[in-house]
Amino acid sequence: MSQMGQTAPIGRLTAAIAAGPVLSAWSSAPTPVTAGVLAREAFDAVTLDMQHGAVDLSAVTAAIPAIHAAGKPAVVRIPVGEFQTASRVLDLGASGIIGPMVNNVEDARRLAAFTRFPPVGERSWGPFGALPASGLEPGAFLASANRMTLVLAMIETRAALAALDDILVVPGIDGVFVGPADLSIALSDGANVDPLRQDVQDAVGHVVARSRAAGKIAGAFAFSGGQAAAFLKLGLRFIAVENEIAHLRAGARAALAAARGV
Ligand code: 3PY
Ligand code: MG
Repeated sequence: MSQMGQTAPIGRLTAAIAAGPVLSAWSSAPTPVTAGVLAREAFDAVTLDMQHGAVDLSAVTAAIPAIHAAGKPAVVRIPVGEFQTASRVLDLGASGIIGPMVNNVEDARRLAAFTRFPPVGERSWGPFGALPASGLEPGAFLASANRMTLVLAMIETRAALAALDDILVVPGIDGVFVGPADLSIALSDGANVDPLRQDVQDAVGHVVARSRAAGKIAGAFAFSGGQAAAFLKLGLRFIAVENEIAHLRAGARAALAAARGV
């Protein structure tokens, strides 16, 4: 039996997060070129965004090999409530799933059911991209798939905050991932969107403390490198650092400012 599953990119996410915090790139564009470029930077993983990004199943199919070619694991944020999409992208070779708007225990249970093989969940067999990517035989893949897969439930509403402790203990859920933008809208009752607001930072601190108490992972989306640094200090272990649109705009503005001498 090949031991490649331990060292292939598909197996590196849960190994990396066991060793220390993971900084992930975030890609919203439906092109493997962008995902591959990000994977070759010093990120630990690349997350593909099917919720708000233009990434569909075909784009995920093309992007995962490009990410793996750079030796990195791929994570996918699925659309809201589309738990079967989690199974499909795991079949394509994703190593991690982020489920948005997980607002109660039932959402968390469904997320776990579609991402874990029995006895933890009800994931159906068919890892047509993941199996070759792992280098494992089917039996060995089945035995290691649950261990190689990271599953994070997004906390980004008042309901999710209220259900946090119960979500954290759902079997098959490795931890939670805070969406600071949606949380800022929820906590202000729709008055504004400001992921850097103090009440949002306080909520992130609360999520880290509760996750630690439950022995689970806390993660979050960082809207700037500085916010990512603060999250690292707070003890978050899966941090997405901006997205490629933000990188592109910042790079374009810096280049134009240099060109015009301003
Ligand atoms: C949020 O901040 O709400 C997110 O979902 C981050 O992507
Ligand atoms: Mg959100």
